[in-house]
Amino acid sequence: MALEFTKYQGLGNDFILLDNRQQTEPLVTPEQAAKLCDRHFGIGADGVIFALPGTDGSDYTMRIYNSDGSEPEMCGNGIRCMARFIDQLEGGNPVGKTYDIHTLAGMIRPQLEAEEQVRVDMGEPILTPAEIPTSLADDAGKSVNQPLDVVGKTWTVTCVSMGNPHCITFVDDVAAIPLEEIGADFETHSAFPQKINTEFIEVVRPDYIKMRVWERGAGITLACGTGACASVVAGVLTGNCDRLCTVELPGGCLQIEWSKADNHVYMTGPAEISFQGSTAL
Ligand code: ZDP
Repeated sequence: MALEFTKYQGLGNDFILLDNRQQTEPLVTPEQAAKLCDRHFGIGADGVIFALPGTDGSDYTMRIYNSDGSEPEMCGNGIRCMARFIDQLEGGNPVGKTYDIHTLAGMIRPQLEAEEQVRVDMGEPILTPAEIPTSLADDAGKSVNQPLDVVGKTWTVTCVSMGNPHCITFVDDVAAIPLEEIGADFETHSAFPQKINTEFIEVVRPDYIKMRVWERGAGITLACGTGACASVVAGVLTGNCDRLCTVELPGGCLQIEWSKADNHVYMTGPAEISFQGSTAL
């Protein structure tokens, strides 16, 4: 079977987008998705995203498989790519157009902006340890500035879910973190029953932070949208960041705002098409 696909990337976090509007089940299996994501034996991507029909009154449903075939609840860079992809499928919409997209993390609302930017209402962060989920909690039931032993070292971490789970560590020099050596040990630590996405943050200024990420199911990537949102929330909770903050990732910058007014996190960043093609399944 020939499979038509479109490649998009947001800050170098790259995805295979599939027009899945004709059926409610994903067009490919997790195993096929992992093969498509392989950079030597397939198309190459950090994940496969399915643009499915809407659910519960939403315009569309988004599902995503990571490059190892696992299924996360949400994907921040991916939903910006999905908004641009839908715009392309619908034949082009004006700046300001919003979509209600159902995800496993609830309703997420991207809005088309000028110059290939997309602003996304990412909803409210989840801070309850049992719901993140993590066993790391203090007596007050908060998962803020908690000690975590990984690879023979005690780190001070803060955990936040944006629908998917994140563990954030503030460090002096993010470039000095040996991410390829320690990332998997965070990901599979017993404190995280659903595994974890891991972000290391260097605070340049309260309104500008640098981030490196090890993603659950994908390893080191150039950017992680949900991770940038979770990191600013963690930064506010620990007194490291302003509510309006630029996050510099290896692939570029995202603007994040944790709104005091409605408790929602808003993420603004680019999403661009790279190429289209078809492949045999
Ligand atoms: O939670 C997970 O398993 C992540 N690997 C999902 C992908 C997150 C993503 N990088 C993002 O931008 O939020 C796509």
